[in-house]
Amino acid sequence: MIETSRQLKMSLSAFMIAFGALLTSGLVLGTPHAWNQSAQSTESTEQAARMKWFREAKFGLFIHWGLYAIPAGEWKGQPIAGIGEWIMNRAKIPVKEYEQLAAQFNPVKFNADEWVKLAEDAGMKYIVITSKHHDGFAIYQSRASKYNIVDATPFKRDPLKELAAACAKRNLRLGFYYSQAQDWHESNGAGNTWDFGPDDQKNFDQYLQEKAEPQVRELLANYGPVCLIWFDTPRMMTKERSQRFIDILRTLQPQCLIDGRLGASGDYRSMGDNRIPDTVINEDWEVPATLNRTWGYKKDDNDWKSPEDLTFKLVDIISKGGNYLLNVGPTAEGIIPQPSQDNLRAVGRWLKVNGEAIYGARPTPFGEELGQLSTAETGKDGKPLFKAKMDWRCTTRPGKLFIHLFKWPAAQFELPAIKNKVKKAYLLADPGRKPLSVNQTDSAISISLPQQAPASMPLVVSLEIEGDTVRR
Ligand code: JFZ
Repeated sequence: MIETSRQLKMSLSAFMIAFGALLTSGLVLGTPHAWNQSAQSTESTEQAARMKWFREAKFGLFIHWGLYAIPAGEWKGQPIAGIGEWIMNRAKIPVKEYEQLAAQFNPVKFNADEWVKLAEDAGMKYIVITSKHHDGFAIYQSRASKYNIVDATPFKRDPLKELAAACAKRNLRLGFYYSQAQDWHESNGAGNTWDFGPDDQKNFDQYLQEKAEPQVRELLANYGPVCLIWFDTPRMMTKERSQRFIDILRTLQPQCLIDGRLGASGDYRSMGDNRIPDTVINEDWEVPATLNRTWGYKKDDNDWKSPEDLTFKLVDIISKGGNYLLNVGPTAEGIIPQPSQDNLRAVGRWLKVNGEAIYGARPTPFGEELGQLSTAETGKDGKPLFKAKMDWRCTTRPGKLFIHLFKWPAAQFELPAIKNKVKKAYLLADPGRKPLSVNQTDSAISISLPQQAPASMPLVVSLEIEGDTVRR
């Protein structure tokens, strides 16, 4: 259980104390710290500066919102299988029919500040929203194409303008998903073979030059600082074509990051959707992930991941060196589904107490806690299966180790040996920071814990150690 009312009260006071301590130690402001040694040494100072916020932020909100929220997974009375935002493709809906959805799109309940407040409550530090998905419809005012929310709908407002203002007010960063290659609305865009025939017979560069490139310029010119552009599904994206986007970004907003799905290497790696790697990856990376199964809203998808599961995934990802970009799919009215809100806020309550172990935190120096390759079982690819362990995870900061306990170890917790001397141990959830007794030998560190499992898991043990990096 993540939340009980007792936990909530404890969370608040612990948060205030923890936050005060963070501020005075300078951690919240993010004093530069060693990145992974190998990458750091070859990384330019320019690249390090660009990546700085991303390495601190760790947790972001993904928003998939567009015309597909209207059918919400159903076309002409038939449920359409697959992810909601793919409905035009899955049901092979002709452009002439699909584009009529625009006349119905009137999300009068959209409130940018409520969305940004949700991200803030969840403990997220950045927001990435679909400015244009594969269906080709822009949810912002575009001069490059009339197929946009201001010119083609009764709503007429520009949600990205409103979100940019709300993010600025609440100090969150804003980035834009942009489907650079697939555009099912355009005869020369990739992907729509049912209206326009095979992709290899299209004038793809004409589409890029007349729509995608101008629209990316608009996004970078009209909405203030953009923290990243999240390109996707790089069909037909040669190095030359990708380079044109890189040039646009580096000219208009040199600090703006490029994700891993442009078609040329970006500023960080994007993992497969919902795919958390088995072990530590010493690079900048991010996992895009869903709260249920779909990205765009689908009325019959109620397969919600629990707050406990989400918290485990968050900690798991941070302990392996990545960022977690977690998605919501608002309805056609502009409402984020209530279970999404509830589950995200539950994670946020845990983060208020334990955020020091997440924001800007570095991956585990251990690794044995993550699991190991099976000696007996193989996966579909014939390779040995990785058997994950889920009892504990570790994240670090200079001079600190954080042990996230997912399984209560009954009185004693044994940590693999490190050479640094452990100076002090306490629970992040304990506002009094009562020292836990620690017995450190050459072969292990054992930490005494209360007999009784706590009401909220994972509990985080903070260890203050001598020296900035963990030596094993
Ligand atoms: C893409 C989109 O097609 C989808 O609609 C959604 O926006 C998602 C975030 O991204 O889908 C992908 C792209 C890449 C992988 C999986 C799904 N991948 O690399 O595993």
